Amino acid sequence: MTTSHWIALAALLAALGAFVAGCARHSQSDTTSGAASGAVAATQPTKTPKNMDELKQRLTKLQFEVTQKNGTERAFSNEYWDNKKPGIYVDVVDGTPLFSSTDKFDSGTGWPSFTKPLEPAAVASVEDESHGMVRVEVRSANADSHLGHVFEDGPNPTGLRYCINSAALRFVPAEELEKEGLGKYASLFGKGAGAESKGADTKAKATAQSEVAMLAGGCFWGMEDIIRKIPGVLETEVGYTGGHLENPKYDDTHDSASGHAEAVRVVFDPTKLSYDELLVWFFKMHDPTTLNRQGNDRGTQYRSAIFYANDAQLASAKKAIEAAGVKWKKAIATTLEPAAKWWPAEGYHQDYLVKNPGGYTCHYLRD
Ligand code: MHO
Repeated sequence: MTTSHWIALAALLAALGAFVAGCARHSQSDTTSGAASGAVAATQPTKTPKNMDELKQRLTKLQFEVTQKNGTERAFSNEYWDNKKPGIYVDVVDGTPLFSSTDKFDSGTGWPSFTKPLEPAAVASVEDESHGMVRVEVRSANADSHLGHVFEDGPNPTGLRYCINSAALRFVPAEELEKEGLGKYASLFGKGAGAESKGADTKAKATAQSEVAMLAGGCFWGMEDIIRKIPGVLETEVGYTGGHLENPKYDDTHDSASGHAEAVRVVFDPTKLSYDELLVWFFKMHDPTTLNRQGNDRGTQYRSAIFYANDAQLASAKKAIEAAGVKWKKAIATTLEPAAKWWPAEGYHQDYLVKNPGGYTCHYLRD
């Protein structure tokens, strides 16, 4: 979707007034009591005739109620409201890719919330006057499933909040995208043959003999310089991840405004260096106890963060943080974040300390 499309949608929302029903922003206790009766069917009919018998057989009662009868599931007791794993969400009816974990945020409503669809053409926004309110309903364009509603009180980069029922979605974890024929989305998570950060064929790609880690621990010049020398590391690249802006440049990240961390994408050979071992190095090469600061570099772009690509990396990272907590006297400030879109940094940042020996670094290996 182009900027003008977003503006048009925002204008539509503004004109209608963003009234709130299910998807309201209030506390967990408020919401659970208000929505305790389960799915509520609206009267609005679906657009196209479908084989309802087949769908009734195939879907759960709740999935049918939500997608075919414009129902709303309960807040905070649905499958994905708190799912933080990397991956994409497809239409539960026909498997069309609809949303990505990279656009998911915690809205506090108890429903999965996204700033934008993965494929703008895959979702349609429709005026909804049911329940005596005027809202903008979100439906899947292909299967015509009711998905939820869109509101204009979301965070950057769109300012929109797609409030979606889990029952309308099926989650495909990042590590299963290839297997499900959705390999073209693997690059969103820094994995797979389509990884955007790798233009040249000569560069190492994630294969059975290699694994990718994304680590942030302050200025990426010094981080990369240590990581590149670790035995078992095949390739390093510095970049930005974990923020809001598309295609961020150093200046966008340098005032913390884009939310990205300066990070290193590490391709390593897991038969020579395990992810666990890499994390031991990680906690020796930077100080993980200084919140949003490394040395004299301050701001969220310098945060200590592990961007995990899958459940195994998440489990390892949790263990590593625990172990680091024993070594470091102060509390560990390292954040655990699902691997987000990877944006390679400008060329002059790559291998900076190789090109500029004696250049600035605040990184060194502790015992
Ligand atoms: N203190 C350094 C950090 C550079 S790093 C690439 C500087 O401001 O140049 O953020």
